[in-house]
Amino acid sequence: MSRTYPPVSIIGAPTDVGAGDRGARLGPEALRIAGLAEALAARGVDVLDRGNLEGPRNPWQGPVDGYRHLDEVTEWNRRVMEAMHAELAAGRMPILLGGDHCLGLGSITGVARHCRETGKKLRVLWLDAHADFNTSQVTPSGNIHGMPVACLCGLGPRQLTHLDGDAPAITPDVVRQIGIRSVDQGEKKLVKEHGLDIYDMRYIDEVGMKRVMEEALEGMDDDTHLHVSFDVDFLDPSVAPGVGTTVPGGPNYREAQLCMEMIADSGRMASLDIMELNPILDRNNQTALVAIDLVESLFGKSTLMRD
Ligand code: 6HN
Ligand code: MN
Ligand code: MN
Ligand code: MN
Repeated sequence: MSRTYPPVSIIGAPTDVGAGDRGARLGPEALRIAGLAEALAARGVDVLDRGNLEGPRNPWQGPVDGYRHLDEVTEWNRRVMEAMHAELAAGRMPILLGGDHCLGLGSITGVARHCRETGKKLRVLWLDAHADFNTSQVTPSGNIHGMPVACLCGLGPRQLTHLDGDAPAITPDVVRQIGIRSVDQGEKKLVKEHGLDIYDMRYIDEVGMKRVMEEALEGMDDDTHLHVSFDVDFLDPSVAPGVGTTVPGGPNYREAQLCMEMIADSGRMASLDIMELNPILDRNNQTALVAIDLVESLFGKSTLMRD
């Protein structure tokens, strides 16, 4: 079945305030130069590049009370939240180009607001090597890109957990994490306590990506808004070296393609983040090219044989 897509808006968020390495601030440009908008347009998608958001510079300081750059992270996330929400309110599909993954907080908070306003059910697929469920008490680094899922679920400093008013954006039951293979000691306890649905690499090895995706996508219907938060370190470093926090043993090229193809087949994806790409650590922009290849699959490129 061939599918038409809503108009897409690309939003760049060029910052690495939440990361432990600098360079993710260049992610949006690397994805543009590798041809993201052109690749989507070639698939018949109506694409607008909104350019980059602006925000505070990266002060490159150490942690204070367990957080690095808390105020800068908060400000960037506020702007991302508003930008994501504005595109959805205008009937468009936002694609956020990170930037480090702390911005998943603002992105999903903006999406959650849209879902509240429209009565949609939210499902979040978090594709990542990491659970990003740290708090200031257990973080090994103070880097807030290791904390956005916890903040979304209400664990963290109030300025992040209540970015959009009176309550945290989501509850853990809307999240499905896929590709996980690096969870810190204290973080492990937290993800268990909060009942996060984690499809880790061990489980992917055992049952295969097909079954994992069937389970992760189960239970959605016409009223479900599917948000995909794609941390590029989800991929095995042999496929995607251009990220700050590579972890060996991730999905290979075909497993990642199948993951994206099955998301495309669900027909529910309504917003997307592409995060943590760090061109400083890349070779010849190859990681950006792989990311775009996978995004094309999210937009149905590989379903040709099933049309
Ligand atoms: N990311 N768990 C580590 C930390 O410092 O909290 C790494 C986090 C990486 C976060 O890749 O989005
Ligand atoms: Mn992440
Ligand atoms: Mn990660
Ligand atoms: Mn389950």
